[in-house]
Amino acid sequence: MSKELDYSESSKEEPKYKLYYFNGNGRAIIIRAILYYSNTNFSDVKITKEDWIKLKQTGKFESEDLPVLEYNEKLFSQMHAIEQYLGYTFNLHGKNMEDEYTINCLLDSFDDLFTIFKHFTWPESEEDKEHIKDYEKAFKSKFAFFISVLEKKLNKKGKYFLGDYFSLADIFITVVFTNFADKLDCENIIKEQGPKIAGLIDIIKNNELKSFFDKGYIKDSKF
Ligand SMILES: N[C@@H](CCC(=O)N[C@@H](CS)C(=O)NCC(=O)O)C(=O)O
Repeated sequence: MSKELDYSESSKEEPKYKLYYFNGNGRAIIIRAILYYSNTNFSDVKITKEDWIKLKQTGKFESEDLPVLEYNEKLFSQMHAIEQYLGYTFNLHGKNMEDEYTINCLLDSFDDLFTIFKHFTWPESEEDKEHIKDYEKAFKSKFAFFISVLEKKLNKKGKYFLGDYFSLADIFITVVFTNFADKLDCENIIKEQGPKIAGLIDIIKNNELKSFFDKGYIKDSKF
């Protein structure tokens, strides 16, 4: 592999996990947050667009897309599958079938929001370019509705979304909502539609996910 494509670690201690993604939050945000939360030794490999084109041709990444997690010489693709895999590894999964269902619902809803988000962040077709403002409006309205629904579901019995234990649900809500709100400068939507959700996010940002927000969250990410 040529020098400019060598993303291997220079430190002597081999990291346990390697996360491959671009220099953005996007589809890697939850995975990064889990790895920071777990305090595990991992390498956060940020690939440039130009290198990705070349790396794709090497055949290393069978799925031909990112994020990819490398662990024990195996490569794992598909963000939600990776999130669940790490969720089980670090005890962040649901404690019963219903909680597990709630977590899966949240993780799947990322795609619903991200699909609209992409239309105005990277407008590809002429139609997208003409309707940037409409897509942004549609996104904000879906975002607001989604938060209002979750506000009603917030478990009243405990500190966290599912009650008395911290889980992937809390990680999802905290990092995904913060990122979308930052990108669109619409933190007010969270506060207005979900005051309790906003309070939960605030607590988690300053506690369980403090190291992620200090070191792993990419503030100037475009996505
Ligand atoms: N279903 C996949 C989608 C992954 C995906 O679309 N990744 C994009 C970046 S957000 C990508 O790798 N694009 C570059 C490419 O397809 O060559 C997942 O959820 O992980």
